[in-house]
Amino acid sequence: MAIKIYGRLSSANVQKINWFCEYANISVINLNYGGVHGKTQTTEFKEMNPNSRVPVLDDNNFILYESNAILRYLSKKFDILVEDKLEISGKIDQWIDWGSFTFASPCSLLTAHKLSLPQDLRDELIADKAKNDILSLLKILNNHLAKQDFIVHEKFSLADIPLGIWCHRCTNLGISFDTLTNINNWYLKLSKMNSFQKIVASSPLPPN
Ligand SMILES: N[C@@H](CCC(=O)N[C@@H](CS)C(=O)NCC(=O)O)C(=O)O
Repeated sequence: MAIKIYGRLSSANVQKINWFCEYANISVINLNYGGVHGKTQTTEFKEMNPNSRVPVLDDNNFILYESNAILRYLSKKFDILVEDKLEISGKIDQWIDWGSFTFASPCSLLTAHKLSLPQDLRDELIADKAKNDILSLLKILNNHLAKQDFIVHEKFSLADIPLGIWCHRCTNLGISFDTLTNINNWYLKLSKMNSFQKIVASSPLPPN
């Protein structure tokens, strides 16, 4: 039976799961929850995720939330992009966590103040500060990518998925990689992947 993902495809955290599933050839049914679709404050949804956030995975009645946990669960379940070497899997975890705990915060803030919030609640100063924070973090990523073609070692790994999605969001928000050559080269490689084109590049923008 196809797995179900509760979550709108405009959400970066939902796109992580859908991109992985497309890459791994796993069938997914997406149910539009969150953003303009709402329904995350209902009792039924809160029983699955009391935080009222998307994505939520329903794998034959096994319920899981937190996008990175879902990503790791599916990777192990289908044995796709699993890394056995301790040091490499440690680095993959490091960059997945950096994506969520460090990079995602200003990206989400800029998304909110440029796209998601109603016009009267958007604040240019908050948006400008978030953009500057993103640019500082992109320098860290750009320096890191001077050493290798992908986030961890020389091939595509689970760590490329969240960071690829947040960098795609940056392009949606008018941030260019023209002076960030290493990110530009890496992002170009990702954007040529069929799975990226089918899911990430064609996803609607928040809050749709
Ligand atoms: N740490 C959570 C964050 C989830 C999250 O913040 N999701 C956002 C979308 S990217 C959300 O649910 N926003 C409210 C909404 O869509 O209604 C995860 O990685 O799954």
